[in-house]
Amino acid sequence: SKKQTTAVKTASKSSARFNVGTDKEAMKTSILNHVQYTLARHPESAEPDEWWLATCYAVRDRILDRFMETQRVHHQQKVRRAYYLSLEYLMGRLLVNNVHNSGLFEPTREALKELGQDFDSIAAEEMDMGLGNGGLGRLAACFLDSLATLDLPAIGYGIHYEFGLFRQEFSNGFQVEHPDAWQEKGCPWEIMRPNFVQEVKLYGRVEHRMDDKGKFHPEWVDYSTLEGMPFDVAIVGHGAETVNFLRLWESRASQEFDFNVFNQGGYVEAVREKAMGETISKVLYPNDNTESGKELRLAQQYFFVSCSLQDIIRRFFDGHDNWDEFPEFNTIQLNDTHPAVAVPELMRLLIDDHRMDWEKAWGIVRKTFNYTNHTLLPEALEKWSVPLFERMLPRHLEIIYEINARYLEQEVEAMWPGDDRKKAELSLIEEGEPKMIRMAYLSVVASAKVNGVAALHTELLKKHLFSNFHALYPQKIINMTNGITPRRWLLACNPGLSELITEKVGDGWPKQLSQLDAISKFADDAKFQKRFMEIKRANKVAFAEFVKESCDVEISPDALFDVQIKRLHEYKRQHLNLLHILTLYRRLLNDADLDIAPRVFIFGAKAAPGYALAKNIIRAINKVAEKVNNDPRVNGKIKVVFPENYRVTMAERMIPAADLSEQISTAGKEASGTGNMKLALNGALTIGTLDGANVEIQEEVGEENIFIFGKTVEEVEEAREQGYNPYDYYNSNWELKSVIDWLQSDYFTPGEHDAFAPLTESLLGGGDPYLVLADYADYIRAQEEVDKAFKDQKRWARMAIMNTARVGKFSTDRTISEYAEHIWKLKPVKIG
Ligand code: GL9
Repeated sequence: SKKQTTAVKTASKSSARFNVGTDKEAMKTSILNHVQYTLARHPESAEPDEWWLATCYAVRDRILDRFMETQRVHHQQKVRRAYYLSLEYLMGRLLVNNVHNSGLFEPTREALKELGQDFDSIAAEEMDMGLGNGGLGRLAACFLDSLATLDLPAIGYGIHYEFGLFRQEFSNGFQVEHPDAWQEKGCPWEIMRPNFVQEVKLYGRVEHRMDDKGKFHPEWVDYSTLEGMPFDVAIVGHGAETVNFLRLWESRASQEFDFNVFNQGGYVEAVREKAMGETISKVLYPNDNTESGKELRLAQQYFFVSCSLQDIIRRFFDGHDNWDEFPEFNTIQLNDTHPAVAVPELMRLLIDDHRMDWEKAWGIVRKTFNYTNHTLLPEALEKWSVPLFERMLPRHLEIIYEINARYLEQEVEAMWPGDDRKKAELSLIEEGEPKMIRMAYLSVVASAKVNGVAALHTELLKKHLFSNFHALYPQKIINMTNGITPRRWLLACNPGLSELITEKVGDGWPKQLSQLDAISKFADDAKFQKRFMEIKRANKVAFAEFVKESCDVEISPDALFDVQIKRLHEYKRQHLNLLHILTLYRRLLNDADLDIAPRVFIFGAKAAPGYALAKNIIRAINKVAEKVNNDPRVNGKIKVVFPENYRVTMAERMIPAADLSEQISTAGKEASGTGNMKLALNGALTIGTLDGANVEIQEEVGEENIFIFGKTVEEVEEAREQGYNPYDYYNSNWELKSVIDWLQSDYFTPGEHDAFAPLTESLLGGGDPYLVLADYADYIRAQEEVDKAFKDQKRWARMAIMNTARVGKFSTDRTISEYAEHIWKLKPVKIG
């Protein structure tokens, strides 16, 4: 009725900003209400996880007011939006960041205190939202934080995995994987949206039917259908009115589900088969820098892309009525090639469902998509077998063939007339048995801009992986150096250092990270150095307590905390670090009075479950740790700790406590790295190769404040050309030979021979593909420099302060501003 509509309108008008109070009293009332009326519990008997839930709901209420207001303004003003498509979002915990970003930290903490609860222990109840593998997924999460903080209209799309990255345990040093049931305690942050369900087709075949004018139209028939149910997570900007959202799709069997495709059985069997529909979003593939090539993975990619594109189109036509305007109001970023099937999917939607002609559809596609490349490793480049694609997405295969034919005949032919070798090189289809679709090439051809993630990485893309494309499209490939959000990676995780910085430079730095430069003038100030180092020490004490509890190892906060935290991968060379540990251990056994600063080697890493060599390296580190930590001859001078289940939440404890940051990948292999930035921001010094963003970190902090070693990209290339042989190093460096032989003995695994054969074999007979032996001597030299610097605590303090002061460039606010200006052409929209 009319009356009702007016009432609704009045309500929504007054809903601008907060409907609910944001002071301590209001928070208290709200938390208590949720304990009683959402969770049905008496406050007297509520458990910590229930206080956590109630607190989240109370915070969420406040955020949702702004969420709805943001979406109302974006809709009303018909803004241009950016869409981030990613298979991974490594969000971590959300409560602490949400209260910081929304300005509710103090009232929430005070409210809980008056309710007899401690904010920190309540916040610790939250499970990590670990829907990602590592850097690529965490980058997506940092981007969402910066997009909202900069008031940019943007929506993230992803998959609502039931199980995120596996939980890691160690058993006799071996990694054991367990499912990650992250929703066990409830998910207060997400909102199910049954009104926006989407339908997705899979399998079947294509028929070309003639219409009454004699024209052929392709029709996808005999397909199965799935449903995508969206779950939204609000994304709060720091000190901003904007609240964007992340929309995650969960797969369901639809009512129309064609049971015949999977099974000809009866009713009960058919209902059991419904589970197939639910499987698609079950679990995150735990791969790091490798493609899986599995059918279920392609189904995941297509399912999420199709849901997202249909949702984007629905939103566009809620306010527009003309396809010509589509690229003007929508820009889509492909996070790696994982969502690249969006290219043929948008073509299919335009041509088959909306009856657009090819040229016009292709014009829209090429103005809409952009692609970020995150790696040069050949084993990570996605290729889908043509037969698999044909079975699952028959119409999309036709479209890819058509894109390929036109682009080869028109663009490649124009550039290299009559050159069939170039055509084969640049084809979207790799010949072979079976034929493979090159998803990276498809992404480059269909995108307006292609970017690398650090300066060096982008140059290597232009020179090697995409050199032909760089010749064909000279303006297309650009650099967008990665970053990190200073809200999570300093403000929230390191309150001690944050307070000190705020005292010196004011409270503007979390949004203007370059302001940190103002503390460089205190780098030599004895009083400032003392406070800076006291904060570091307090963080180390806290971490030592955690190590005592989780690993039952005592570590001294006065030792140098030497930290390597990242996925376990040969190219990241955790085994080079291990060789250094063994070198020190050996030297100590030979000379008990060896004059070195006490060190604690700290590792955090998960290995892909199918990556045997990575798992062998984990076992080696664990077994060496056991020996070293229990050997009285070492006299506590070195310790090795490897807490299990490294994840965002553990990184937040380790990074503020780190003295030294290990960034020791083979030059040319780490596209950027982002842990390097987090550690430097928190005052850890880097020991690293000239790889990825390390190069730019050196430019910022100055070469006197970083320990660079090892072969450069050019030297690595040269060594390979000259037929690199690890035995040349093994045979000529007596200390190196001794530690490798040691690993080959059963010293670390008494009675168990050849326990680390996969590791030692890869370094010797296996040809040492990542040049560990070639860089060993210079690494040891650089580590001796580190030892010397650490013994001079004044010098160390100065260097650490300069690191914190000089890494303002690496805020994702800077990265996202560059994407907004050079790729997305996106303008901030002020809310309220
Ligand atoms: C990665 C690169 O290896 C990193 O160097 C880079 O910093 C990030 C973000 O751009 O992307 N690419 C990639 O596949 N992973 C990366 O970390 N792997 C994982 O995310 C596990």
